[in-house]
Amino acid sequence: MATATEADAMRRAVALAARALGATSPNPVVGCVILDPQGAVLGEGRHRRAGGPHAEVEALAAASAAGHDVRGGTAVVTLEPCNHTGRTGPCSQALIDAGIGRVVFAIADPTGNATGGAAALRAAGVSTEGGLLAHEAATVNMAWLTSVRLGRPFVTWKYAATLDGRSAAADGTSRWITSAASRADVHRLRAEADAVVVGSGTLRADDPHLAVRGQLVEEGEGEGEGEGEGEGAAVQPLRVVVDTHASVKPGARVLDDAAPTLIAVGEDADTGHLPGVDVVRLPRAGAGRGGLDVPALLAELYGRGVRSVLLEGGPALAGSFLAAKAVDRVIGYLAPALLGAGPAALGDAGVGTIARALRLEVTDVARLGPDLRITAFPTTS
Ligand code: AOF
Ligand code: ZN
Repeated sequence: MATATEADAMRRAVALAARALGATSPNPVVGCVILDPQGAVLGEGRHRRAGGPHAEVEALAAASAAGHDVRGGTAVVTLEPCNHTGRTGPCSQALIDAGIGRVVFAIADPTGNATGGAAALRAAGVSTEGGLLAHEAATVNMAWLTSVRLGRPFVTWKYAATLDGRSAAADGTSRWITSAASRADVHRLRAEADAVVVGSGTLRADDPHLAVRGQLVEEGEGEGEGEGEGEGAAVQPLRVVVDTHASVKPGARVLDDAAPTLIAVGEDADTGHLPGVDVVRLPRAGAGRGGLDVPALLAELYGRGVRSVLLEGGPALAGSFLAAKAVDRVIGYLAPALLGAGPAALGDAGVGTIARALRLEVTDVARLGPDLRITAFPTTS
């Protein structure tokens, strides 16, 4: 049985992992805390970016840099230590070599190539226990775990609307439906995503910039530990515009150099006015729908290392994603305002009758300034 001290260390490890959200794809976020036999913290680490040291190795290095002897200590880690030589060596062996006596992890490694760490540790005589705070660790790694299971990026559809579900007024104006608190929260979602996706209608209506402003990932915990200065500043999500007819104008804000941008167009689109822009040609959606094929878009993004997508609109594109069963989480920001006319937050999602409504389970309701934020997960498959 894991001790209360180990549970506290696991909570800390999950918090460390969360700080790297948006920075590690295609790899998971992982946190690790090393304890001495009395439960004192000897070192902490997290995986900061793909290709960099794994959390366990960083925690061992931190302990050693602080002059601590970790022999006989316990490693508390959010993911089963890896057992493979990939971009770095196997963490199972690093822990054995360091003389760690016990390893407590939250969730088993679901990948075919890195799995087996727990068995290797046990075979070397290390006491090993899995499952501690598994729900918390799976939640922080929801995007990565989903992408491993489905072989496509995890997709969050985010929208802002009035209480009567409208995302713009009848004259098309839509700026500042929700409060500054909600907009700041959206920036956090963007920072945690690998790609932000919008349709060409949203681009025409709003000319959005889609880059992350203000606090970036890896900052903002205010611990005053002086580490990580400037870290995360380079982690901007890929901005993706779904633009079947290549209607984006060369001066659009989304094409500036604040973050990388990909324009997804139809196979026959004329892109002569977009020299130097990263353009991908995709097949059209089937089944009489307009726009591009959503699975093809997600496959393209997955191939570029994207494991989490924030779908920001507009209504037609969201409808296409939902019709393709390609939305894994819905986050709605609802402003206490009524419009009574104007476009709905969601367009045609292929639902013709109430029996086919896309049902969701609400997992969180929060108040952000005057607004409500509702987080929900699709339950119909
Ligand atoms: C990480 N960070 O802290 C741990 C991981 O590409 P590689 O060689 O770095 O290996 C990535 C795999 O290693 C990853 O998919 C996961 O299964 C395992 N553990 N990965 O990126 C870490 N502990
Ligand atoms: Zn590892």
